[in-house]
Amino acid sequence: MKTLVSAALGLGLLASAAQAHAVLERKQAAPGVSYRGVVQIMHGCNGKPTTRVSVTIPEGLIGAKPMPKPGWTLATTRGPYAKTYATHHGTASEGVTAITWSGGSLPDDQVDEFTFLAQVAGTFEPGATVYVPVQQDCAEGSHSWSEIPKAGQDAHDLKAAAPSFRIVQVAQAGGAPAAATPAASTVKAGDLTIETPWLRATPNGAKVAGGYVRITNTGSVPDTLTGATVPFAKSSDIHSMSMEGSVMKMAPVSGGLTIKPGETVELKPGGYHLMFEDLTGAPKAGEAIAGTLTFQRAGAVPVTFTVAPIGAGAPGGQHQH
Ligand SMILES: [Cu+2]
Repeated sequence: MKTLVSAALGLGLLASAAQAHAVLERKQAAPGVSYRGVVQIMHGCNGKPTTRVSVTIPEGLIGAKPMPKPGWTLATTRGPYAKTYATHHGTASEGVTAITWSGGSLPDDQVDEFTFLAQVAGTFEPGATVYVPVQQDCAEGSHSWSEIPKAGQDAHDLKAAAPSFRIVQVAQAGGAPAAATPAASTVKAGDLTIETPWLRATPNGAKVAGGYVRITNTGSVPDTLTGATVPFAKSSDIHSMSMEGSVMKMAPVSGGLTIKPGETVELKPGGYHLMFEDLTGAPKAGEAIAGTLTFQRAGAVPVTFTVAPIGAGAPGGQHQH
């Protein structure tokens, strides 16, 4: 009977959380990484369709960029940040502070996602919660998902809590901070050990960049690498390389790259690699780039890619072919 009661209480909590009409799909991010803010609109307002979604970018989410949506008009507001932040391209003291999608119509019985990308400030402490207030306007009525719990208050007790995500620590080999030893950055994510993520520097104007990493599955179930993100690429693919006669051919790996239990998969020049596409910037040798690897089971895992010189065959630049 006791179990039943606590189960019911648990359900009650879940139900109240699930009633929130606006939530963030990704619940955590590490300081300094790129965060993909996917605001999910789960319901309309009393059955009426949603016609406008406005997201307030909180202090500490730097360089926010919205994704356009067909059928919706995009608008952004820019403003000064409270602080000046270090970014991958220098410093930033102002940027997008609000994003609005309007003019569409999302029926009450359908869901949709409104997405932005931003860099999480390196100054956030692990354990902190970042709130992203959302204003939802409908054909009739509106919801303001903007309540932020005060110290000691539970977000579940709020009627209209702002969507949020948590700041988590990136595990580092030997306990050294990421910035101090980027070349040796090893990340553990559940049963996966992710070693030495690196990129090749590209000349300005390059359209694609290759990315490499070693992944070991120490668990008992397979996981699949499905993609990766870095701030300077709009999309990514996983490619294989093979010789066709005397010609090296690249082809996308459909369905991702599976790492079986006990197996180590190495993405390296001349073999499997991450292909970053639609570049909006050029990674420079010596930089450390915060990004993520996306796995079917482990989810989005924050990693730091070190950047090796153009044409390098290995992260340190040695062993060139
Ligand atoms: Cu490729």
